[in-house]
Amino acid sequence: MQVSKNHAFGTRAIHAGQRPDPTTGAIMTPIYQTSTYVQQSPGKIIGEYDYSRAANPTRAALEANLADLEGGKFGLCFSSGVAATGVVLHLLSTGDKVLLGDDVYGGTNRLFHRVFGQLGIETVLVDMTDLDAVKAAMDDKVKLIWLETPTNPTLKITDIKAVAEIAKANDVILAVDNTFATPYLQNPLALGADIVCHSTTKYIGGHSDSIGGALITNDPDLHQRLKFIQLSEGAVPGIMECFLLLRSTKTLHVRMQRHCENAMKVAKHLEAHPKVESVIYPGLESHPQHELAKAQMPGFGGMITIYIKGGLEESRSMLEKTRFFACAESLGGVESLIEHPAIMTHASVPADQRAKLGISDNLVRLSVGIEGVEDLIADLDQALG
Ligand code: P1T
Repeated sequence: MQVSKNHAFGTRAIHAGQRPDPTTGAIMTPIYQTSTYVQQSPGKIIGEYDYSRAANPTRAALEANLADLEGGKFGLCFSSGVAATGVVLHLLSTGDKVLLGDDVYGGTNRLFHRVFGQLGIETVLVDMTDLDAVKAAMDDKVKLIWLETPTNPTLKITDIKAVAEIAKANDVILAVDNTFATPYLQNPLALGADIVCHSTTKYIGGHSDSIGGALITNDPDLHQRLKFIQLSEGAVPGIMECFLLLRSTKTLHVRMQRHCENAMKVAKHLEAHPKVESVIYPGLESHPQHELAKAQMPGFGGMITIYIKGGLEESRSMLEKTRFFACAESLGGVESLIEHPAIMTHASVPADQRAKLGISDNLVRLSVGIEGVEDLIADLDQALG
């Protein structure tokens, strides 16, 4: 079934980029588990494909599906979220500068500073919620702005449209990592971003069973440049991963609705909990950018960050005691996870920067899954003691 922009998100999630297999009628896109394709004579290919690093039909269906969900024309998939991020950084040259949101996934921070820094690409950290700071950081060398919203782990919300205007005025590429919001809650391209990045490992995959990344754009030139790097570097996903992701996107809207509902209930409960100092959740009125979050997103996602009363000992005790909330890195799966960013996901962020961002010993991050919310709340209550 052909879908268009006018169809609902859920319809596009299930059908975009996909059609029944023309030879068998199989409703699911087949797993084209092949590395290469037979040619009729040298250079005369039978269909559209010659080698699976360049392109593969299962991957092509996924790339089209994700592009559609983000309201983009072009999608590219990668072996991980950081592989996708690295491909964007390869658009730059030695001497170029990047403005990076100050609160991003620790692995993103490490890639920008420690891998691309060695190649002479300078990264300047900027609080993207402070538009004056973004403007002030701009100079002729800046070629890329990279931000997350909500951020990982302190869930700051950035006005994508406002940053996109600054980027356009300065002829700078704006890339938005939309992993936390997902295309169900936010479409950065529609707000003026040039590139959207995803760790498909998280909500898009949704079942904690695959690692992957994606880039989506509307700009044909940018797409060709990214595709050339994808082909040349080769960090493409396996075909089975692509199949799993195609299976997952079909339920993204349903899962996200439940993640949002559960997270709101958990956040409200924790806000009133005597053992909790404060709760960061964009859906709470107490969140500093709650109004912006309401304007930019129809729901607030499944991630909650809390400061518990006490320090490392109390955090450790909580993380050892939860049962449904598994102590693990990652997020966005159907099962709830709990983690300690200072020790786990953001350990590679220098300690002084962590302190500046408030990633302290009593900060705990929750990825609220889609289990029965009453069980999740009871689990947190017993763990907080
Ligand atoms: O793990 P990978 O698929 O390579 O994705 C990297 C990545 C990119 N962007 C964001 C916003 C992310 O959160 C991540 C990975 N994050 C975790 C593993 C985590 O627990 O925060």
